[in-house]
Amino acid sequence: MEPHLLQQLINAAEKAANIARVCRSNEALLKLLVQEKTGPDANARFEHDFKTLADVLIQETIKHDICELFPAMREAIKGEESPNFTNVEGESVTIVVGETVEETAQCLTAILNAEAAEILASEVHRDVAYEEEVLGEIPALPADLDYSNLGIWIDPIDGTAEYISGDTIFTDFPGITSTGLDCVTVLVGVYDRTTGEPVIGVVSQPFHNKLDENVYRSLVFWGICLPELHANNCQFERPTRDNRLGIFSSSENGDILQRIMDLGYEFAFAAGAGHKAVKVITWEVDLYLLSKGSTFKWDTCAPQAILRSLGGDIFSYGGSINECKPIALSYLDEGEEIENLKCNKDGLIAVRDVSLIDELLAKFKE
Ligand code: 2IP
Ligand code: CA
Repeated sequence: MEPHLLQQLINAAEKAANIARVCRSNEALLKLLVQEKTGPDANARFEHDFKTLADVLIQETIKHDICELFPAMREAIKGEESPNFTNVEGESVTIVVGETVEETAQCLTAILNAEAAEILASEVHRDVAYEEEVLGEIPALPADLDYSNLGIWIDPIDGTAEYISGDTIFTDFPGITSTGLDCVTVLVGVYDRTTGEPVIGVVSQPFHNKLDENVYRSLVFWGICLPELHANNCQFERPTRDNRLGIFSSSENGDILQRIMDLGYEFAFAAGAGHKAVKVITWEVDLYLLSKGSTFKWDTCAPQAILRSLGGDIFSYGGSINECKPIALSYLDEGEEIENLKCNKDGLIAVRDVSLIDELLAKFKE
C-alpha cells in the first residue's frame, strides 16, 4: 500500500516549518541568518549566505523524504534553489541529506560550526507526523494514481526577505499583514506531468500562531483537485463586503492599480506570493493580481491546486488579456532548464470566484 502522498507532503511541510523556525529561534543560527554581509567580519567564505542555506536545506530535506517514500517521482521533484554552494576559493559544496543525522551533520560542518550543524541535522532527520485537528478529514487518494506522472514544485521558504527581517507591518485590513513573518509560507505543489494541471497543494504558514517569543505553530492549508476527487480544508465563508478587496505586490504598476480601482476595488499591499494567494483561498480578499513576471512555478503550483479544488484558479494575467479569455497557469515540463520557463512571465490573476475575471479582462481590454 502506497503511503498517502498528501499526508506525507503535509508532514514534509511541517518538518520544513520546524527547520525554518529553528533557524530563527536558535541564537547561533539566527546570527548566521541575519548577519549583515558588510565589512570585514562578514563570513564571505561562501558566495551564498546562510539564508540560502536554510532554503536549500529545507528543499533537499523535502526531496529526500518524498523520494524515499515515492521513488517513482524521483526525477520530477523540483525546487527553487540549486543544492550547490561555491565558496570564494572555487570549492563547491553540495548540500546532501544523508541517511543518518551524523552524515547530514558532517556535510553541514563544511559550512557551519559543529553545534549549528548538529541542531539542523537533528531537525532534518526528525520523524514528523502532522495530524492536527485543523487538517480536517483527509480522503484516500485514488488507488490508480500514477505517481510516475506526477511532478512536484517546492518553494522551501517563500517570502525570504520577510523571513530574514522579521519586522511586522499590518495593512488597514484586519488579519492581513503587509510585511513580516506572517507573510512567510512553505509551498509544496503537485502537478500532472501530462496535462500540466496542478492537482495537490500544501501551503504552510510556519509563523502564523505566535505562542511566545520565538515560539510559533503552523497554519496549514491543503487541497486536492484530481479529475475524480476535489477536497480541501479551506471551506471559508464568502464575507459580505461593501467593496471588493484586492491584494497586490508593493511593486505593482500604478496604471494597473488605477484600472482596478475604477472597478471599485479596495487595495491591500503585502509581501509573499504564497501569502497573497492564501488571502484569496480564505476569502479575506477577492483578488490577487500581479502584472509582472516576478513569480515562478514554485510560488503558484500549490495555491493554484487548492484554489481549483474550491472552484477558483490562478490565471495568466497577460495570456488571458491577449486571448480575451481566462488562461490558467500550467506546469507542463517545457524544458525548464531554460530559466525563464520556470517563470510566470505574464503575471497572474488569482480568484476564488472565476466570474470576476470577465469584468477584469473587459476593463484591461479598454
Ligand atoms: C518571492 C516572494 C516575494 C515576491 C516575489 C516572489 O519569492 O514571494 O515576496 O515579491 O514575487 O518570487 P512580492 O513581495 O512583490 O510579491 P521568494 O521569497 O521565495 O524569493
Ligand atoms: Ca518564492
